[in-house]
Amino acid sequence: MTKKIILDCDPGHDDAIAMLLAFGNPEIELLAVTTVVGNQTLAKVTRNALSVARIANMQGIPFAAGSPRPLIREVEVAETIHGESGLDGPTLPEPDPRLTLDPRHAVNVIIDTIMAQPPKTVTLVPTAGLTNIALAARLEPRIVDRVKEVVLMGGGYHVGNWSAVAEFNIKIDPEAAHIVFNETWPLTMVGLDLTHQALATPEVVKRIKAIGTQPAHFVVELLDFFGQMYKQAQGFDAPPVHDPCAVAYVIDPSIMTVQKVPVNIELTGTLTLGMTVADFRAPAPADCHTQVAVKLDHHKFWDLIVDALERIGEVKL
Ligand code: PIR
Ligand code: CA
Repeated sequence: MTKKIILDCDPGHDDAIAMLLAFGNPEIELLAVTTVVGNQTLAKVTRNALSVARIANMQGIPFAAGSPRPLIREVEVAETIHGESGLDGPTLPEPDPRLTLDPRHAVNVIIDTIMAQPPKTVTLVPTAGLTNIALAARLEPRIVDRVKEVVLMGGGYHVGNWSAVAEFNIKIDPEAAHIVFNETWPLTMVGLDLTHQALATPEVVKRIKAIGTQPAHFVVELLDFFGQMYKQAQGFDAPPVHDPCAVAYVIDPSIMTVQKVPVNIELTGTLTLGMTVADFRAPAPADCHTQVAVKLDHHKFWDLIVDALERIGEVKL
């Protein structure tokens, strides 16, 4: 049985790789790609999503643009990491002319897609701020019981990247995150604790280069730029490739160890706004619906990325 997912993203270097993994992996059925303000403005990340679609020839998948701003806070983009375009580094092709944006708002695409599929078959995979997902849960509360689960990239129980304790996707729209983490759907938080293990080391980049296709070359260029920014801005020797980790967990949960713990979002802390507060005291309450990703099988993870790129094969522009 293939796994049906909706990818809600803000491409974004690692979002772009998450798109390619979801599209190239045979176990995943990508039902829709939706975008939300985050790494860059909504217009920029939406354009980037369509450019990535062209690079991999992602025909037949609906793309829809969502919220241009967080619920309450001002727009805050990650230009220092993803650059002015949101996807700086590679030369981006013009968006696929055969692929047009769905006229519906992303929130409606998310709702319609979930309601059109059998109960408990669709997994939501948010890899950006949670604005669209929170709005969808409020607009059509029945999706909460109807989805299979939510597997998101965001947060971190032991470290932050947008403050000492808060991660970007949660920090830019903490109220939306609060809504999403407090709905009763099963939720897996693939946070920085996990994604900082998904490093694109020189050996990894070499493997991807060896594939020799244009989509693989595009990923190498993404990783080169992302690596430079991560070195400058955060002192990393190799960049952590966050968003594909959430997709990888859907493909093969054995790729990580997880722990069931209650998680909530700090909304009033002066130093801790947007922190994902995880309660590791045992035993976890019986009604706990959240779990956090703890440890990644690095080798299996990069095997999945390489495999997806090999399956996508050569795509000439
Ligand atoms: C934001 C991101 C990545 C790095 C920094 N420093 C800031 C984006 C990625 O696209 C990912 O979804 C998440 N937000 C990681 O914080
Ligand atoms: Ca992202």
